[in-house]
Amino acid sequence: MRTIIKNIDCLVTCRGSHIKKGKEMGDAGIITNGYVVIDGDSIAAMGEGEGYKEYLTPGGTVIDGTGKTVTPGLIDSHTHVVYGGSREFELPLKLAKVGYIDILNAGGGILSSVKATRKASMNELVSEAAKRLDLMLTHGTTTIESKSGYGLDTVSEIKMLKVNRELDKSHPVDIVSTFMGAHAIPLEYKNDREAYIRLIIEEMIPQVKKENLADFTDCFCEEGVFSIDETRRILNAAKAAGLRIKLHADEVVSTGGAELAGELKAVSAEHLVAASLKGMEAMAANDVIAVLLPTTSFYLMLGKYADARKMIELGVPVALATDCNPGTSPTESLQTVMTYACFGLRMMPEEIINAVTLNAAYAVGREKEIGSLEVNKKADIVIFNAKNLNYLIYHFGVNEVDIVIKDGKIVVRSGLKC
Ligand code: IZC
Ligand code: ZN
Repeated sequence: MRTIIKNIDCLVTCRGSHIKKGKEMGDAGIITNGYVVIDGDSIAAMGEGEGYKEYLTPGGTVIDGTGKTVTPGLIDSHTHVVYGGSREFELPLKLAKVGYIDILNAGGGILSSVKATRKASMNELVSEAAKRLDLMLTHGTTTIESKSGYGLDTVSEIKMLKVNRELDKSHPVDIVSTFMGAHAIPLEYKNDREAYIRLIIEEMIPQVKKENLADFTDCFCEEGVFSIDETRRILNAAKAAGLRIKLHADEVVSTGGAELAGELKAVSAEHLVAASLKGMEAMAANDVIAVLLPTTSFYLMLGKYADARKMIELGVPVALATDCNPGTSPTESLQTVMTYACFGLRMMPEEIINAVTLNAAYAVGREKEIGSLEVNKKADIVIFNAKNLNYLIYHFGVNEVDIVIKDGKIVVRSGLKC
């Protein structure tokens, strides 16, 4: 089966043979009046002008890209999309200025999602998360990372990771699975955190690895959650077991999480709103990807965003993600994140699109197959109702997706799942 998209006003390829950093972040490889030829599930050819004509075949599908912006399928490299319940009841607390970590330490926040997630069956979690994946897909996202971390006991953590595996099989969106047993100390270990850390290291990590349920391990390194030393122990154990590592670092307070990410040569450090200059330098020196989550800064009313401009200047590769979760960023829309990246992080449109495609592909370890429009890469493609990339970011608060192509097949048409 051949599909051709022709006469594309703005073809954003995000092509590149390595992760984008520094000035390269500002080049998204845009072709005006471009075309893309899809054969089966991958990209067979692409270019500019009338070159598509030699690929026309009887019975093939031809899509007119006039007035459209075409990009690689968006990649959401940081989500907590699998969870039970929801947390809208926290809104009055937030408005009364009760801090995020204070809500957590009072048994709310993450711990309230843990209660609901432990109670839910695997089927319930699959069907609730599938609805969110439908929203992601209709908003242009074709691959996500999904973290566990609302189980916080071995059985419930494994249940969450099996939900990831089931969704990866049954839903068009591809799922990269991350084990995050170190998301909080569960209530039953409140007075013995050491025992919980040992449970993660001695029981959970080996079981996750044995059942091959995750590619990455993550740890919430934050004042009042896991300390630098605890994070180091947990992530070193994960590394020794053969899992790649990520960390939630310096989301609210700088505890040296970015520095630790450099020291451990983590694949990525995420949030980084309070990261120190030394930490950013350590990340740059060790090629740690900064996964920035501007809708979370907005939603926590931090009055502060990560210093994306400084990171780009220092040569830290930047990715952007939704952080989709029930407490601090209840959104499935990377388009919304792109708006906040522009107005909150002051990133440029080409930097932003690279950060939700190629750099995000590196952050989830899938850069060989996805993240850019290049011959032989997977045909995961979004066609937006926007005449250029600037328009896509300038016009906000609505879904601009027209068509989504996943593995070469049209899965969203006129913004609706087929
Ligand atoms: O449920 O609050 N930051 N973890 C770390 C979260 C946000 C998710 C949550
Ligand atoms: Zn998170």
